[in-house]
Amino acid sequence: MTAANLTLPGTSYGDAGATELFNPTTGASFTQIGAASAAEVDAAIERAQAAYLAWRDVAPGTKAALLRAFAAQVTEHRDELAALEVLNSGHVLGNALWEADNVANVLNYYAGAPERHAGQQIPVPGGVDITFHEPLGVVGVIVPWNFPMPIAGWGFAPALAAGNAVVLKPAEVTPLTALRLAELALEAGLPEHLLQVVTGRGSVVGQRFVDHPLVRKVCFTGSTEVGQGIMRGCADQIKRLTLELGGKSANIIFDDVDIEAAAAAAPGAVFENSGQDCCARSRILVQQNVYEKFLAALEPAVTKLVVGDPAGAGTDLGPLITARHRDSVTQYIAGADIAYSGSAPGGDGYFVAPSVAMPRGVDDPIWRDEVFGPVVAVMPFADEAEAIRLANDTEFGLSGSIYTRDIGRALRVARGVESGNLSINSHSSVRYWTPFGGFKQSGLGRELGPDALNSFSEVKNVFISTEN
Ligand code: TAP
Repeated sequence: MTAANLTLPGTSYGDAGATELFNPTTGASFTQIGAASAAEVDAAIERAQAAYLAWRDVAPGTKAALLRAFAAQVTEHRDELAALEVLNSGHVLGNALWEADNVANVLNYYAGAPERHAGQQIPVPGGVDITFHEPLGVVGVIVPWNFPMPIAGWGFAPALAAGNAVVLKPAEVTPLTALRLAELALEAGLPEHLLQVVTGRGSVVGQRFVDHPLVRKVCFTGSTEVGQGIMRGCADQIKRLTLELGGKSANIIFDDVDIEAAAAAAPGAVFENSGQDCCARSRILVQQNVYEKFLAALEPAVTKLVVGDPAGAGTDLGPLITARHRDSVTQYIAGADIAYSGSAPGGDGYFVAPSVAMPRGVDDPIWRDEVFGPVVAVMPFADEAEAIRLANDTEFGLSGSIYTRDIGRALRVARGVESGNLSINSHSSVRYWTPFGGFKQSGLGRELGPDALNSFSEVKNVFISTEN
């Protein structure tokens, strides 16, 4: 399926104007999407509350069957969803297909929950004590532009499985797949208004999720700065909150590994999605005695990357999301000492060549800031203690990798690095059946895995007297 034969999903919102969407591959505007006003957001939240009251009482087996039907619809439309993401976000086609499949997988995983999210029976004198997992009500999910499909699914699938209704705000620039997913939910038979996508500005739509008392939880992924504001806003109502924020993760490479193999794997850990990934290992720490060897082996692995049309076979990296974001990334690169770069097409698309930077010290912005683009900074370290100290010298703590053949050292370093998701001798970070989230200013709470359901429900304790 190509952009030419795609039917674009629309929205009924528009009292606050419209947002023009640009194809990041060409820089050309291709459609407009309506922006909701605060009154339209409030009306959606009220419809969601009514849907929640009905959904709460739907039999667990029926809820499970509907979530599985939704997953099946997503799978059936994976090519269409992926084509929308290539058009709207510039994602490489293979990645976009994985992202659509991830939504289906997450839905199927949490479709197992309604019949299994059991409480406890706790021994007490004089009666019986039991606990229930009660849904929260309406959950507001706020999604960034970097992974529009997976991050939406990580919020709505467990929220719906736990018995809640969802209002979802996609990033203003990448609403298309979220809108299509909401249509597919309806086609699968999910009740009307149970999953609503509300398009528009963060300062209007997202802010109403924070302020409206019927929204009982906000699930936010995005920048640390906006996350801080949302946390402050939620405090007024002690509103439940999950935050997935930025990262500046380290890839730590010790001298006892196959250096060529570690260098060949490193670009995939940072340049995936053109570096627009909160888990990107954008700092590489290499043991001093293999530092030069690593840098030499990294160069061909970076320069061979193909940057170009995301729909094309053999493309490794697509464009960045907007002209503004491209300009921010290129400014960082211009201000850094660059060892070597790959190549990127010219023209009007938002392409940036992948680059390897030599930080001038630990205060160099290229070492410290989340650039969110295809650039990685490499620094040497002397020993295990210094590697841990440098890895932890950041306000973030989301992800990271440790390469060593020494199992004791691997575990010591993994325990020492302040980060929520670490891989040893690999770069994997996110599996939908394991917990995902950040330490320090990378976030609050955990998504995915078996425990996510608990963050979309409250525990209620009930004592039944047997004495009366
Ligand atoms: P944000 O501005 O944080 O946007 C994320 C989401 O929050 C979007 O849906 C946005 O809506 C919404 N939002 C903005 N202001 C809001 C407010 N006052 N109340 C409620 N919601 C609000 O991130 P961004 O502009 O997409 O990216 C900026 C930087 O954040 C990136 O360069 C990167 O460093 C970081 N980032 C991190 C992640 C992850 S996964 N951790 C993802 C994306 C970006 P609008 O789209 O309408 O603004």
